[in-house]
Amino acid sequence: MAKSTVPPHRLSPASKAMVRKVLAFIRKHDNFLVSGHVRSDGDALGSQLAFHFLLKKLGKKSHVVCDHGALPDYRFLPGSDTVGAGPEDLKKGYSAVFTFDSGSWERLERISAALPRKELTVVNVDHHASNERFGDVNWVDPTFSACGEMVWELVKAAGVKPDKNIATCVYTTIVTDTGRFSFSNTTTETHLNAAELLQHGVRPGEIHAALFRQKTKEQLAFLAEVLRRIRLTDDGKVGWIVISKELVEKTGFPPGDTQEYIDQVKSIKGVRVAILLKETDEPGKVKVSWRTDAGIDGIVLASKYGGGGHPRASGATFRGTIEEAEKVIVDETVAFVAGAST
Ligand SMILES: [Mn+2]
Repeated sequence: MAKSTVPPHRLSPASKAMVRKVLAFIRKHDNFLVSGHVRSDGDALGSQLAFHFLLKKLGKKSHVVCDHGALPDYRFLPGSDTVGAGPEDLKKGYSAVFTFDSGSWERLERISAALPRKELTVVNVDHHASNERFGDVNWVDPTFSACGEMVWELVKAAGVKPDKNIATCVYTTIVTDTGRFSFSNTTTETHLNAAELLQHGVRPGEIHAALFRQKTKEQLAFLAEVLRRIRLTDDGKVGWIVISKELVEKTGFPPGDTQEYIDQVKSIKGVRVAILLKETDEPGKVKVSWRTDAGIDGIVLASKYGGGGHPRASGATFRGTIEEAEKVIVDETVAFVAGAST
């Protein structure tokens, strides 16, 4: 039989030390508030819930809270029915706050705005390269494809028996943050972790169906409208889509997760950077997202507006009208792509 060429799990010495440090921290506290970035996606919410189940196994109390609660797309996750939905739900009496998948304290939005940061001990667990290290304890490692894999490392090191709840939550973080094992952040470790999770009861078909096969006819009609509005530069290297309030009003359907739309733009042959511009309910505030080819650092594009993320998937908030945003952001991105060496 051929010798296996699959390398063992790689955890950097720095992350190994942080796993020990975070577990030691957990042992010293009893009651935790567990949060994630605004509109918690599969990675943020899956990380929060997996961590919540880990704390339970360790005999600790915890309360999971997120700016908008558990979004409908992720209510299939075990424990999602217990997620608090905002500042009004912040229970007193916890001795530490954990944040997952959030590059900055502000990205907890209404949660962080409602909390007295200076009076709290915050542990920041994240895989965004642009993380601002806002915690009292910071475990930031961009080599993880999903933040949930960091929780998985904690579970394995804590000496508890993983169960299907934890495995389902962690598997969901990986599936969503790797684009179903398709993005460039998908590594040998990603697949090894997925294989371990299957051994703990994960049923990939059930999770895929819950995540990706629940669309309504109205959602598809909205997608069709969005696809019709894709715009490209003359050379086809930059593509973008504008989701204006006018579009939302016209179609009568508020879009949920916008990841799918920007991925469609990026799927066009020759497009090196895809942009999504979304008008928010707050006047003069436009959400901008970028998806880029290797060699084009989206964090640079986003950081000009106080945003960040991953090199190939970043986001920021633009102050101005949707028309201004479209002009300024597209021009800047075109110039940036022209200056990129590869
Ligand atoms: Mn993530």
